[in-house]
Amino acid sequence: FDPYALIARDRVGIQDFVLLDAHNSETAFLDNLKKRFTEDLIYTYIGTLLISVNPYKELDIYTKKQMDLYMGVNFFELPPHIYALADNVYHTMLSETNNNFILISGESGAGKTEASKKILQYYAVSCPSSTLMDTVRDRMLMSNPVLEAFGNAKTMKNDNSSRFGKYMDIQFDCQGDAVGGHILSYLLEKSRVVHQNHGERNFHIFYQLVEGGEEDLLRHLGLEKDTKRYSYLVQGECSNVSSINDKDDWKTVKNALSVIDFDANDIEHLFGIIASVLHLGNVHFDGDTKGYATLNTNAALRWLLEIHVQVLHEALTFRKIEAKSEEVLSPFTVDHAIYARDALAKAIYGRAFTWLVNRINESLENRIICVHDLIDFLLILCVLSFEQFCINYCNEKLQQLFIQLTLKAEQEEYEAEGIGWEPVQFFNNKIICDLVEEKHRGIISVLDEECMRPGDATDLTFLDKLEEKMGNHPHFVTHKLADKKTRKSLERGDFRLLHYAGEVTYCVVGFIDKNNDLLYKNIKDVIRLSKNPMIQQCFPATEGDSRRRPETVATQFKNSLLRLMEILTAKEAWYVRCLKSNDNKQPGTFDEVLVRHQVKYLGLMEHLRVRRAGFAYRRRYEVFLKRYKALCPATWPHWKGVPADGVEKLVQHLGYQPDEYKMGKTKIFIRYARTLFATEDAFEMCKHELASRIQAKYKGYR
Ligand code: AD9
Ligand code: MG
Repeated sequence: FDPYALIARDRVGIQDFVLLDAHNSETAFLDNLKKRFTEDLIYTYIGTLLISVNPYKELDIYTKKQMDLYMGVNFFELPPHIYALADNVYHTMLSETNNNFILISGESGAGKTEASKKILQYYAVSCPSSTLMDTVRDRMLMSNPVLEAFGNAKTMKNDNSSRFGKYMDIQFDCQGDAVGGHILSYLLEKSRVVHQNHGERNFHIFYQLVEGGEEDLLRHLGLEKDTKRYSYLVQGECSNVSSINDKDDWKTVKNALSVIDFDANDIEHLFGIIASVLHLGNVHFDGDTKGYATLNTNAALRWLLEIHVQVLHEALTFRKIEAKSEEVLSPFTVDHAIYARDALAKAIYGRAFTWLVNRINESLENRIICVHDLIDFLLILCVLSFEQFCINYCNEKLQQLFIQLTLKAEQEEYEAEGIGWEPVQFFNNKIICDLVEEKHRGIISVLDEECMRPGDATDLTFLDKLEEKMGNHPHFVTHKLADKKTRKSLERGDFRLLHYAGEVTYCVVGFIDKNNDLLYKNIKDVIRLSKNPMIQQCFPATEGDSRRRPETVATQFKNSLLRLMEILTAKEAWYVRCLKSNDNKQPGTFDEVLVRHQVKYLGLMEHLRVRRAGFAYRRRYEVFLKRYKALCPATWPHWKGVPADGVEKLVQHLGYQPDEYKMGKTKIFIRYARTLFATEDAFEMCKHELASRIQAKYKGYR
């Protein structure tokens, strides 16, 4: 069976862009995507990269039957599918015992989370299993609804938008059994806890608890069954969303929590924290005659975190300043008090989330003795949302990795096959990565310096420093220089980065504050008085003793990215690029302008170019010969010599020009798709001819 024949003969567009003849034309690229999308064919390849276009409707392609179909089948034999990719990665891992990772990217609502779930489900069904492994498998699957409840929210772009980044490791043993896993979360959008834009919601779990929580539980937590009562839940003015059923989801989450080993006590403590955040949001302040904050009622405090009301009251209205040997209490203004309250709510939620992830990881830890046999496999989910600057920096790094790995992989194959290779020139985004991350000189360093500077550092002084230090950088633009470098002008408080994917303007407001992510020390001290054991774990006492300044958010993020890149460079990369078909979550609508934009900024044309820069296709000699031997008298019906010689005879007979192919050690490399197509056409004709000849002969017998 020949996979490429199927690709070439597909009636509905072309399944693999590498075979598209007008491969430099964006229009042809989009036409092909659209044609397929209209036929509900949402998947298309560029070589082994999978493109997925969000259909915004349930397709009948994720059944057990479909999974069975793709199990162990050659990548190109069946129509493109996320299962084909998952299966191929799995078998590559087993046969070559190397480490692999799948990178899923795309903008908000493009289908990243859905894709990752489909991959996980595929492994859950297709990997061999034993009773012990079933537990790991169930937990791995169940970690999803829990993390989505706590980390996802309704946004304008996506009713179930992930507001955190996630890497997931699945560990397999030598038999291919999934034996464990590990989840790493990053950059949870904590600000959502205290503020939501119009048309958006807080994290799902709040609504699930209030709407779905059992009466006893709600009473115990001092909550009323009405989301409108909680000021942290009403700012977006859309507590009810038609596509979301909070009551049902509550049941799912409770069930999932029990599968990942949460007992009644854990659940009580966990939701004690969630309820505390809601109560905290209902703490309001009045101003006294001097403008200082006073609490208008203690009612909400009663339920908070199992801490004495009076202590908490003081912490929310006064700041403790340590001066020489004494402590001075300085009253908050109303604005300050609100700021402190919100900072506390964000800290509690953020740390509870991290705690939850750790707890899930404990439950996924494998209990197998032969730890050394493990093969890692990493799923990455990249969120294009939270702190755009950090996320875009992350995307730059991933693009770097992509460049390194794609070129490296190609080069290695050419080298192994003894084929000369001229590297393709394309934009290397290292210069932008450096602009952001370089020690002492990069944007993050400048930001950190400004954050550490005592006194009058503000977002605007930060911007001044940026202008001073990198004003001349070709990828950095401020309002002073905007007109020279790009035609668009800039507001005074903005700067612009020329990312590899396009220009992005950043407003500096909030940079200092978000990077510091500080919680007043006396509030931290008070939090530690909580009797809730989960809170005690989230705010360990040891942390407070350290005199060292904690790392800033950007630096922490940078360091974790650098660590991740190190790990990933040693692995084999697989890519899923998710595209959004339209902005209105409409089934069957293909917004060409929107898709074109994504094709551009996800670098798909660039990827295609890199893929095609070398050779469109490579085939092992035996395989090539077996399929096409009928096209040449010298090789038909059998070639008795070395396969490579047979192939050489065959292609010369077919009239291949020297620039069209190269002979490697084990494979023939064909540069252009059209060469392969022509050969395929000849083969088709030859087949027909043979068939009619046989038919005629058969008739004669009758
Ligand atoms: V965000 O960056 O987390 O905001 P994602 O994760 O890229 O975003 P998500 O996977 O949540 O998007 O998909 C958004 C919605 O599109 C889903 O809730 C589904 O309703 C819809 N979707 C996505 N992929 C598919 C699919 N393969 N089949 C059907 C899909 N519907
Ligand atoms: Mg998502």
